[in-house]
Amino acid sequence: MEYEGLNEARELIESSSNVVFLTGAGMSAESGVPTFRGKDGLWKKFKAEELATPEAFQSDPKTVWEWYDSRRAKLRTVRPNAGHYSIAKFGLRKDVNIVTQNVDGLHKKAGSKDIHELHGNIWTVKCTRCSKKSENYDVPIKILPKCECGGLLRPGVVWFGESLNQKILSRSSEALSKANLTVVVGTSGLVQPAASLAMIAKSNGSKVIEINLNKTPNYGLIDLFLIGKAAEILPQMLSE
Ligand code: BV8
Ligand code: ZN
Repeated sequence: MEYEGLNEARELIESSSNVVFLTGAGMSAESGVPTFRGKDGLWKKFKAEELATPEAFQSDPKTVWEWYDSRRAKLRTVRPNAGHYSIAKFGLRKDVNIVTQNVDGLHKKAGSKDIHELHGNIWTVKCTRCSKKSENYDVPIKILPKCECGGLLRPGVVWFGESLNQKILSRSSEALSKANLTVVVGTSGLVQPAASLAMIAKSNGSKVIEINLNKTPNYGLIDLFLIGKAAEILPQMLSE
């Protein structure tokens, strides 16, 4: 299928040396991972505020862990899609950084390097007592999992009202300051501060391409909008 703007996008890609991909839940949609706000959105059944917050975990850790456990179980069965693999392959021939809001780990599974997980990773856990971070792939996870120190473990993700990891944010900003092309893929652009990164790239002189099924708040600042599915457009846009 020919996408309008694809040739222009390919020219921008080929003439760029440093490319940053800003990815959201739409990047993993074709892997079968439910997005947050889509029709089958994760947050249709649950309200984010009720679950993805430290207060929710404080008051009802069991329910929050049951939600993450069900998401981990689903994620265990999914694979990266052609979009993830095309970015990984592209990273072999250009200087690529991935700044993702996704916690599913699929970019890494597809073989990409230089990934900055703004909102953490669903396969990491953090101790609420000694703050020790570790990877945990148990599915199902023993609800109310405990650290060796006896402290309650929490999902290693960033919740609403929690600040992002400063090191990850500064590495992402550094990559964006060097980028001459930024590709925003599959994000509704509603969650801050991630949603402002495209504007930062633009103000640093980067060209900005957006791939989405529909227009987003970024529409005013982007140079090129490609409407369609990430897993279909990216392979055509990034192939040599
Ligand atoms: C912070 C991890 C402050 C957990 C997540 C009022 C105004 C402005 C901001 C705020 C406000 N009130 C509160 C805030 C701040 C808040 C915020 O932004 N709220 C929003 C809702 C208004 N932000 C925070 O709290 C952040 N922290 O600000 O700290 C602070 C400062 C100092 C000291 C203390 C505190 C932390 C936010 C992180 C929240 N954690 N996730 C988990 O996953 O369980 S957010 C979660 O939602 C994701 O990580 C992601 O960021 C976001 C989902 O967004 P998307 O990825 O865009 O997904 P979505 O479903 O929305 O959209 C999918 C898109 O894909 C759509 O556009 C669709 O069209 C497209 N699509 C679908 N299929 C495809 C496709 N595109 C292409 N191909 C397809 N096939
Ligand atoms: Zn501990």
